[in-house]
Amino acid sequence: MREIYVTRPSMPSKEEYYEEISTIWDTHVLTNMGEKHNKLERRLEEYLKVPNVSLFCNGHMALELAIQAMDLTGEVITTPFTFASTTHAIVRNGLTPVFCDINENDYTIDVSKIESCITQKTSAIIPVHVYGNICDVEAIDKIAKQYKLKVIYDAAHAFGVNYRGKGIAEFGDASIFSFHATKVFNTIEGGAVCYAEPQIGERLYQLKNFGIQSETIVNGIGANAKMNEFQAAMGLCNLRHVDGQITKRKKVFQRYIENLADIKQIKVNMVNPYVASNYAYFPIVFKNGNVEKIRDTVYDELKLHGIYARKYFYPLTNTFECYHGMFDVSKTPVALNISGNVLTLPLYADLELSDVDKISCLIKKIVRSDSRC
Ligand code: T4K
Repeated sequence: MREIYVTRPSMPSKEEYYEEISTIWDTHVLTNMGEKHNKLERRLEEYLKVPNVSLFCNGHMALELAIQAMDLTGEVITTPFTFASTTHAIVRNGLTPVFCDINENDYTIDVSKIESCITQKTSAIIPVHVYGNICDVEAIDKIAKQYKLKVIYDAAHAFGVNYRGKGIAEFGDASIFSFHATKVFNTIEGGAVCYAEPQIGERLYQLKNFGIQSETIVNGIGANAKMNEFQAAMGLCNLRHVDGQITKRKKVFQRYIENLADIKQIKVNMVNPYVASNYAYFPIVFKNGNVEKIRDTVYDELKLHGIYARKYFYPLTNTFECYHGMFDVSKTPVALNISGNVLTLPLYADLELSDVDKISCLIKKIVRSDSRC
C-alpha cells in the first residue's frame, strides 16, 4: 500500500544541491556563520520584507533565545493550542506561561481575552500564528503598547505569509520561524528570528554562540544554536523554488475546500481575505462537539488506508504530563474543544489532486455514514 503522510519535505534537485554545496569543499568552512549562512540571512531579509534576520539551528532554539535576548521576566501570555515548543521555550527560560484562550474562527489567540490575563508580573505576549492563519496583529499591537509589553510571534507556521501587503514578521518586536523539514520552507532543520531593534541582533548572535563576544571575552551565558553551511545551502536552494511550492500547495488546499466545504459536519480552514497565505496546513474541525469520537474514527480509518493525518494540536500544551497540576485547562475551553476535534490532513506541494479526492471521499463516507462521496 502506498503511504501518504501529513507532509513531505520540499527538496531541490540533487544536482542543484550538489552545485550549492560544492564550494564547501574549497573553503572547508562547515559552520560558525559562514558565507552561505550570511548569504541566506540577506536573502531572507528580502523575501520576508524585514530589516533583520538571525539564523538558528532550529525554530525552537530561535524562540528560546529570542525570549532570552528580550530579558523577559515573570509571566508571559500565550496559547496552549500550539506545538510543545512554544510553552517549553517559555518555561525553560524560567518564566510562567499564562494561557489565553483561542478564537473559534482561525484558532489564534482570542484578543478580547488578553487583557484579563495581564497582571503586574506580565512582561510579554507570545501569540502563535497557527497553520498559516495569522493572529489579529493590530489588536495585539494596541494592547502591547498600552501595557508596555513585548510581543514575540511564534510564526513557525507562517513563513512567507503577507498581511495587507506586509510581511508577517514586520509585526511585533520579533517573530520566529521554523525551517524544519516539515515546513513550507526548510533548511533540513533550522529556524530564524526576525527582529526590529539592531541591539537584539547582537544579543542573539552571542546567545547562539556560547555568549562569546571576542576570543577573550565571554559575557553571556549562551548556548550553541548556530545553523551550519549544509543547512544554509539547502535553504538557498529551497528559497529559489518556494513561491512555486506555495502555488502548488494552494491547488491542493483549494481542492480540499471544493471537496469538503459543503459537508455540514466539518469546518474547513478559510483564508482571511487580507492574507496572502502559505497554505501550510489543512486542518478540519468536526462539528458534532461530541468530544473526540468522530475525529478519532476518521484518523484511524484513514490510517487503515495508508493515510497518516495528524492531530495537530492535541493534546493542548497546558495538559501535558510534564505540567501536571500547574495549569487550569478550564480557562481555555475553546482550545480544549478544537483540540479534541481537529485533524490536519495531508498537504504538500507534490500531493496529487487524485489523492486529495481519495482522502476527501473517505472522510465523507465516514462522517455521513453512507457510501456517497
Ligand atoms: N512552534 C510551532 C508552532 C511549531 O509547530 C514548531 C514545530 C516549533 C515552534 C518548533 O520548530 P522546530 O524546532 O521544529 O524547527 C513536527 C515537526 O518536527 C515540528 O517542526 C513541527 N512544529 C510540528 C508541528 O511537526 P512531528 O513530531 O509531528 O513530526 P514527524 O517527524 O512526525 O513528521 C511528520 C510527517 O512528516 C512524518 O509522518 C513524515 C513526514 N516527514 C517528516 C520528516 C521529519 C518526512 O517525510 N520527512 C522528514 O524528514 O513534529
